[in-house]
Amino acid sequence: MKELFLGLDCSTQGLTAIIIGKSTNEIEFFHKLDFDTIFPQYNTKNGVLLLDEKTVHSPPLMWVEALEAIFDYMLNNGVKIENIRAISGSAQQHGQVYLNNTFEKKLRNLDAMLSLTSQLEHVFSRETSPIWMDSSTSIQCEEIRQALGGKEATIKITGSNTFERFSGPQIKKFYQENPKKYSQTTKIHLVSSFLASILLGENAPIDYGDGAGMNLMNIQKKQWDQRAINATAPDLKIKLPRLCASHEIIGKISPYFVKRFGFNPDTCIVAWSGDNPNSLIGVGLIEKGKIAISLGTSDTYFSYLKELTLDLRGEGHVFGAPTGDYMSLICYKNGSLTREHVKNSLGLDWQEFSRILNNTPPGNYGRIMLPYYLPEIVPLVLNPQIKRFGFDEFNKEGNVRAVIEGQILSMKLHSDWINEAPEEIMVTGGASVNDEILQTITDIFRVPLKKLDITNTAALGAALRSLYSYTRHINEKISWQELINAHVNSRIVKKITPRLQYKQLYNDMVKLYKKHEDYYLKRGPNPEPFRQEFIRKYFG
Ligand code: XUL
Repeated sequence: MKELFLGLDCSTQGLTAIIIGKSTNEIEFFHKLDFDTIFPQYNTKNGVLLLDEKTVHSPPLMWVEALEAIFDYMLNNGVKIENIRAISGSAQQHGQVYLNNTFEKKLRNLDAMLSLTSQLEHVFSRETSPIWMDSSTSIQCEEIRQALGGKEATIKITGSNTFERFSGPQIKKFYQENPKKYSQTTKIHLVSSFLASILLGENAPIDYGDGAGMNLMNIQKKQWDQRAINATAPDLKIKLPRLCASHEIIGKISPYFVKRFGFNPDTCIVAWSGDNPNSLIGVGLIEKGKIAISLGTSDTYFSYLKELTLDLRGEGHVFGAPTGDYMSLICYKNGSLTREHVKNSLGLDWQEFSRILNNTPPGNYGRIMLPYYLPEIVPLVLNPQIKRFGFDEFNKEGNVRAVIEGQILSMKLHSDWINEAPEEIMVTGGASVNDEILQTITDIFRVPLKKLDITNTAALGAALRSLYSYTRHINEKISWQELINAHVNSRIVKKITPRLQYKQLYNDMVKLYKKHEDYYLKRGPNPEPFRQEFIRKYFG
């Protein structure tokens, strides 16, 4: 009998399942459900409900329906569900699920003859959940920041400045706008702990990885911070689940899943975490020296931290890492949706997009794009607009290279606080299949880059975490290094090295990009003379 380990990833646009075995590095099962396609009844676009330009929610019931749909799929496709020993999960970070006092009672009394969706339909005190793409809480961010003693104090307490998408400011806004519904809320979960609760049949804890993305957890002590809680909303402490280490086995699977899908009653549930902490494991970042870039709905740049290192400038974050240490992260909202927008508005498909990228020169004849199609997190842009310098929106060559270079130059520019000079970049996420994009990343960062044979490293990370915790649970020896060697390093399929002839060009271009950002966002001097000089130097 082969023991199996399941990792689930509830991302913005879909739910993915990956099953691995113990001793081989084979993926035993992979399946992804796309929310828009499978559940049109929720009316989402790319998994979200755009309530207005700044207010972005998702229906939490859709995530419940996805969970049962993926188990149904496994059941109907020959997965030996009874051999699954442990399950862990990953979810988009920051989004909150608001639950009323029927939630836990319902979870404890689920009827295996009925669907999860029909039984959990009425457990929400707020029907839609604000997610990480929401940027509607600037006022609350300011209020909490002031209450905590300003930006630096906030960063020192919670690991991050207050951010619009973080759970604390979102909870404060809900409390201010809907005090009655807030008082009817008995539990506030993150997406990760909400889905873990369903599998567990009771309220699950929030792990240190995802808890750090709330502006509510003390980053040093890894406990809820009373000052942050007081600054957010009344009676909040009792509405929050407890915090736990990411490797904790939080219990056995709920009898509902045993009866309905045939799980073994001893299946362990390991704490869920955010997609970025899970990806940290999924790309094998358990020591200094490597960084990762994930090209997904959000683009993220992250790295493992042995010691707590804060970004006092306030653009980046520190989260708990699943190994028990820390990780640094910068998040961009203008990721795949912006690349797709540029591609679609030029009437291209991905093949043509790649061909154009390949055929245009690094430096793009000095064309610069500030790619703010959506409100941006880093740097903060609340009223989005794509800004082009030296070309217009109809220029195919110009736009394709400019959007990619703009996104990566911005990462290079805003990641300098992570003072662990990278020796290697791991890339992941949907767009990492595109080798032309990867070449641009390695050229701009001037560091060799590696990619794996799969792009969903958050689900892989969750599967690895379930294997790790289970193995320790049965008192067998296991180290992260062994696991990563066997299941991650063995999956490296591509290495790309930087082209040294573009070193000086990209050095200059990062500075040029900064001048354009400063001009547009900080009323800095007109960058046009510098752009002309760049063009003369490299394309004259
Ligand atoms: C990280 C962030 C996003 C979400 C979406 O801070 O907001 O990466 O986790 O996946």
